[in-house]
Amino acid sequence: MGGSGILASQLGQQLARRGHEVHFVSYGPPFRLDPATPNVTFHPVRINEYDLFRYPDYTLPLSVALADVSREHRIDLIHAHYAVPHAVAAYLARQMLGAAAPRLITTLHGTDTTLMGKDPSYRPVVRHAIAASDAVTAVSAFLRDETKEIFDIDRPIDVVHNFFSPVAPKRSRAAVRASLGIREDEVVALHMSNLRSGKRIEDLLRVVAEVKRRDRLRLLVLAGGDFTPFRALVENLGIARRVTVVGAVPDVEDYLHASDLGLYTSESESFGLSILEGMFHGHPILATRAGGVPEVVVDGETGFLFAPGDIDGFAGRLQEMVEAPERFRDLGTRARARAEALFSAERIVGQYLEVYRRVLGGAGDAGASAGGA
Ligand code: GMT
Repeated sequence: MGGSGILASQLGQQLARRGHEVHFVSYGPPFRLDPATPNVTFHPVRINEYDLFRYPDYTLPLSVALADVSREHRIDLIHAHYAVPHAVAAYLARQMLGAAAPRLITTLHGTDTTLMGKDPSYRPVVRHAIAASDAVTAVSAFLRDETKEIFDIDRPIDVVHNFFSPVAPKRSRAAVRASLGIREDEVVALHMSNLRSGKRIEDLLRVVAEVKRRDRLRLLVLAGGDFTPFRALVENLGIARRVTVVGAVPDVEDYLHASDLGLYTSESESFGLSILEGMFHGHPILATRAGGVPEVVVDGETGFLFAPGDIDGFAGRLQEMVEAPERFRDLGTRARARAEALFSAERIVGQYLEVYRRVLGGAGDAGASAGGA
């Protein structure tokens, strides 16, 4: 349900539409993958919970599934999203396949570097998977630079930003707002995430509570995680009627279309795919200046950026937007134009295809030194 799964599903579907044969190998069908897409096949990984293992293992059955699918369908390349466990499993699959093994491209989405890269029990294996890939891509320049520094590697890493391909909403803006009990004069701030601690949901709620005219504000949360732990804070802040939480929905367009701006208080974010989804719908964005977000949102042009934890900064701008939403329409228009110019499927899928062709046409980047070990 996270951005990486959405990105991988979109990429696979876009490639399939261009005539490539795409096989998804995973423990479950990706959330936003349309299984009826021609040229797309989903292969589930069977996980056994043998009682001789204290913990269930996913990496080894995944490596066997990757080897089987590669052999049976004569796969040219494996595109692993995340080094751990996917690129590591692909590495094992390649060892099993020998000379017939497909090429390996690894896309880093964030936590491989920002979390695992700092954990001594993971760092060496992530570093190895990065070094053993024929090409490595990162979803922002920020993540590329962090990866090189944290793993002390100097191999090339291509920056291929996230993309989004908007589809038309199924329901009208008015119908969605009415179904959520949102009045016409309310400004709707949308937040879509898995609610992990790094998203700083407490900050999000405090920002809403700080807005003076919050009677005209609604925070709409599309929750890809459990919102229950935040209910007490919502009550304590007295904002229960200002916050509407909807569980994970595949038809995000309906909710994007019904909202007016994006609100993101993350501590760290390598890109922020949900921010981009909002931009495609003409939303001005209020977000933290975290990680790769400034590559997506231009401060003062397509939204406003704040330091993580700057509740007053966020609330001040939100207050202005609630009082006079028309003054911020230009920001949303520029946000959409930027999204279409830089982060369209046409542009970004083309960049991935270039990496694929480079790797299939030659030896890839694997010869590049991984510095040190
Ligand atoms: O942010 C999360 O917790 C989810 C995570 C994921 O695996 O989907 O998101 C990461 O990958 C997305 C797609 O590339 C990026 O847009 C997110 O910024 C990135 N999250 C972090 O870096 C924390």
